[in-house]
Amino acid sequence: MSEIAAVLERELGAAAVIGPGHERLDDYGRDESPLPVFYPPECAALCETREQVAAVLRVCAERRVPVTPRGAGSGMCGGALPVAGGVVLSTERMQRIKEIDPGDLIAVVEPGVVTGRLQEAVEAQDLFYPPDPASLEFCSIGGNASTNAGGPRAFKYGVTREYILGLEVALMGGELLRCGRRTAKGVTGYDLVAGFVGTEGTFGVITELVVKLLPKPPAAATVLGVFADVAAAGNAISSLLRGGLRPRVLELADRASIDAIRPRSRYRFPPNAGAIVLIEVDGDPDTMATQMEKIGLACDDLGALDVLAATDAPERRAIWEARRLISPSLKEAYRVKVNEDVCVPRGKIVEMLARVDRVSAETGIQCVVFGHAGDGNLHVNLLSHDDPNDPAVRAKMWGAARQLFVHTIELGGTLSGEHGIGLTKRDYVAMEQSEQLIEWQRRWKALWDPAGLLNPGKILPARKSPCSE
Ligand code: 2HG
Ligand code: ZN
Repeated sequence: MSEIAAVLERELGAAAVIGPGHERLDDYGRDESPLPVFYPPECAALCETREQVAAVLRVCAERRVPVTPRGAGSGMCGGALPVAGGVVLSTERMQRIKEIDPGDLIAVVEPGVVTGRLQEAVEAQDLFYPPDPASLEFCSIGGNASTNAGGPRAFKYGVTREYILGLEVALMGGELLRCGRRTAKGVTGYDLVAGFVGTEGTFGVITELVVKLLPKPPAAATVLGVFADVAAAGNAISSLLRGGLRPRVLELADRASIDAIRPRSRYRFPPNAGAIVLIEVDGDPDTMATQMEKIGLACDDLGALDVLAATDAPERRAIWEARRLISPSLKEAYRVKVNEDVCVPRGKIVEMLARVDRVSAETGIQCVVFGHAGDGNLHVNLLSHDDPNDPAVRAKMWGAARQLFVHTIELGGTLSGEHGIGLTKRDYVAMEQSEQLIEWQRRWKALWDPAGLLNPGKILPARKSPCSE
């Protein structure tokens, strides 16, 4: 038994600590990162209360032990991996929905609540929590807030940050801090909520969230524009954006993505689909019908081979199940899947798709593209059947990712639109941000965690990054 595990057992009780030798401990050293990486922790603390979270942070600060917060482990950038060993602090057991208030249009929840469960709970009361990361069946709201997660509906409704009104955060040393509010508006003081959201557990550990809700849209419908290839689909998306159409979802999937899900999909995608534009509208049924008609006509004008509409719930559910299967299906089909989530200005989508083709041609690596194209946020997956443990393969894949980042930045884009930076992309941050900006972020981080013990090694490159040379 390691010393820190023994201390935590005394503080939290044996049932809350997974110590050395436990068969589940290794699970806390992995996540959904591309090119699997494994960093075993010394122990994991599965907290059930805010007091337990605070106790872990107090004990770790006193003993100078690194501590890495973790939600459901669905992150794709290594943000929850304990690269410096020490303790993994998991919030997976903090699953209470404490309040749903239809009058105030808010919910108060613990961080371990699975996003899909929160959606079901509020929808049962005719309310709506829009952020819908593809992993919504297993990711948790604390992790979503920590990474500022997006999802298809972000096109109309925005990302997680826009739905977090208030937070309670446990700080390194064990202090609990409440910030934000439960009102719809509020500008008192600095916006610390925005400061904590998206910081990947490097500033503090979220122990409670006040989330904003909306009234549930009375109806929703889905339209599939079938195109000959990804260039035609990208062009259609740009034209729909310029035409001022604002559905709630505007997504793209190329031929390889669709082919990957065909065997598992309940929805039968048309055999001639070279690419698909997935569009969803919501609102009251009359205006929705008009919107759908306009979208259908626009797709026809833009050269769609076919336009398919789905208004009934089972068919829409089948389409969305299939959409959420793209990522896991590609992961199953290839030994190597480096999934990037670059984001370019909306006017540059067509150009970016052409540049992805260039990366593929120049590197010989298959690039599959899908995702939130209406936001300029493209999931470019670099795929290979080679051995992921071969250092040459890893170097080649990251080399191609680097080229992708060069193109993204040339077009005025950003490295990550929704998955975060974590561990896997931190050495590329200097490609996008100035050393001055990075240094100010280091100072900000040091304010919350002067000893650098909370989720060390994440987001910000080490002081001398090879990319900044
Ligand atoms: C999605 O939109 C997820 O499906 C995963 O963000 C993306 O695996 C991916 O590239
Ligand atoms: Zn996504």
